[in-house]
Amino acid sequence: MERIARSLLALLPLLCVAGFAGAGSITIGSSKDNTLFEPSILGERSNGAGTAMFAGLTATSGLRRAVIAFDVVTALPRGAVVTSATMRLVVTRQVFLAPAADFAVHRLTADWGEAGSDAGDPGGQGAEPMPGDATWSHRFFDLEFWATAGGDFDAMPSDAINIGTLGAHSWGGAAMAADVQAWRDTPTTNFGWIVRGDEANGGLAREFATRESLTEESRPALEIEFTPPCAGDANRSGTVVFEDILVVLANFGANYGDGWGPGDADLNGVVNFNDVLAVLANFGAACPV
Ligand SMILES: [Ca+2]
Ligand SMILES: [Ca+2]
Repeated sequence: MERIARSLLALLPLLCVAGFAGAGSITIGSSKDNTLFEPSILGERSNGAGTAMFAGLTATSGLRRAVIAFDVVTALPRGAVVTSATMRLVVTRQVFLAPAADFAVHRLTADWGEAGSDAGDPGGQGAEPMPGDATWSHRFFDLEFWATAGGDFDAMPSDAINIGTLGAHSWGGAAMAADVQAWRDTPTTNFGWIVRGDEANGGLAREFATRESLTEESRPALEIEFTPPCAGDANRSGTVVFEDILVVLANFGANYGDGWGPGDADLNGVVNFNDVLAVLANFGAACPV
């Protein structure tokens, strides 16, 4: 195999796979956001099209959890290596002199909807759900349910921060970057995050601006820093070496759809003989990861 590889190296000048140069950074708005309202005498509630979302335990109206997702597939090139992800939300309302409270974000493990329900301003009680809205019980009202009422998500938070003031607050760190990486590489798993406040002490809930906020600079934002994809690096190790050919062969026939996976050296979503050629065309290249 190595001898074949070396002889194919002679073809190098004929092969050229386009790559990206330099590190990248992009900031995107949320693609959907909504609130799960713990059911009350009003029944199931939602606020898909409202200008606010809520998280935490209210003084008298039960629990709220905000859900939010970002279209990272459109924002990032296939094969990009995510080095940092920071989500910024703006707190627009809290109880007067409310103590600071922790707000955690967890990776959601099931899809959910944002439809036309709109509770107006302030909207803290939610509105009647419209077909397709997420509620406390439904992923999509009124036919599809969460496995666990209140949302299906990883028990381990990806990040948690303490919030005491109105204005912008940001979550980040390695686990959030890993979430975004996984969503870019396997787009079918991108259901976003759920925001949970202090769920034991009432009156610490916060209101956050949604993507429907009339104040554009208050809308949710996700800043992603990434290393652009590097053609030939079939195992994303940082260098294009003989081992990359073995990785192509080990994953021969794989189809990653819109995503990326090991062996896809030419970054087109499938692993076939062209990926061997891509390794050879970029043999010896250093790819920052
Ligand atoms: Ca929304
Ligand atoms: Ca390929």
